[in-house]
Amino acid sequence: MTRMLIIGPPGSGKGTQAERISARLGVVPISTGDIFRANVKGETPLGIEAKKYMDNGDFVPDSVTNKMVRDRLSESDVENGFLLDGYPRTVAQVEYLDQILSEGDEKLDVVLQLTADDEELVSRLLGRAKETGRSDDNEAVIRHRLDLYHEQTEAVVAQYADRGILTQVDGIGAIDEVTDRVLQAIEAAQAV
Ligand code: B4P
Repeated sequence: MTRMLIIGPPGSGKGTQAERISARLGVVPISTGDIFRANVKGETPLGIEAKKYMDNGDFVPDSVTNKMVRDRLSESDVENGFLLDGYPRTVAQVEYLDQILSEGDEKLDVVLQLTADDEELVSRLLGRAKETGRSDDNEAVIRHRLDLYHEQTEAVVAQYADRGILTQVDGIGAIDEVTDRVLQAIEAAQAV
């Protein structure tokens, strides 16, 4: 049973690595960004609401995001563990997640932070823009998402560091190399 988070700035490889880690460890990946994008595509009420924020690179309000995560974590497939990708991103979301987990007498085992410098991140995301045309991958919006990460999500990272469950992994290098580092870091964190 593993309950994990993967945190990192936009473009650090969270989604890329989350897919690989969950396949290897048999835990369910839950990406709030992917859930929002699926809802935007399906033009659901949640998607219509989320799109207003995502296109500008802003966070979707906690009131919307928290409820969505609560609903997802109440599904039966997460009983053997999960890997949350992109949540929590604010201190209020950390508190909300603590509450959900404590109701089930559960706790997080590992929080993985992927690190990379801002210029590398901008160049990766501009590369992705050419391939996928994601509406939030243009330079002004990318830089705004990075600013929000520094302003709000670094405080989330600091909280988990204080709790002693944070493991940092260098996100620079070939994707396979980063996967090897991540898997080693999880193994080391679980051996403690
Ligand atoms: P996300 O989907 O989480 O978007 P992201 O931060 O850009 O990360 P993503 O997972 O897509 O990119 P990755 O690093 O894997 O969120 C999108 C939006 O949804 C947010 O801006 C917000 O509006 C909303 N949202 C989501 N969660 C929320 C929350 N909790 N609260 C409020 N709002 C929320 O990789 C990016 C690129 O890098 C890829 O093209 C990949 O191929 C490349 N890459 C990966 N690893 C690489 C490597 N080692 N070398 C070179 N390239 C690499």
